[in-house]
Amino acid sequence: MNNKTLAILKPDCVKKNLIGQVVNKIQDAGFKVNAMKMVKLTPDSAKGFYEVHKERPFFNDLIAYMTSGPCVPIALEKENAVEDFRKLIGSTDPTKAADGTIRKLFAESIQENIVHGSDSGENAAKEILHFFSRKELLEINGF
Ligand code: FUP
Repeated sequence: MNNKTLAILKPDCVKKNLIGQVVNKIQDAGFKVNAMKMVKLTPDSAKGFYEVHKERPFFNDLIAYMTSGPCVPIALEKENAVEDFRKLIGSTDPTKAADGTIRKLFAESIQENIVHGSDSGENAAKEILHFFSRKELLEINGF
């Protein structure tokens, strides 16, 4: 699957009232929204989502941050979605992100970096289904 990705507008994005501005950038870049909701992650859900990082030193801080307030997962569709979305958001560390990217424009730090984007088509499919049921996904090809 190379035409779907999962974005999460993270708690810092929601707290800074930037949902609209970030969604605008995403849509201006040609992504279609298949599904979107606001949720407050539980610790178990956040740990499941970031399972791959569970041995990393920043894991506990990451879980505390991701459960600190509501976030907005968005299932997105576009040709070459994973790669194009990662280009649009920029490097994990906003000080290293390219000019014009969402993280360069809005993010404070590696942890509070405004937005998540899936890193592969396989992970995108898993991550989308972490947040959305099949019937919530309005473009269901590939699911
Ligand atoms: P990304 O794919 O750009 O979201 O980044 P990673 O998958 O490498 O990391 C996932 C999240 O872990 C980041 F968004 C923020 C957090 N993180 C840290 O807090 N510190 C680090 O050194 C690396 C990542």
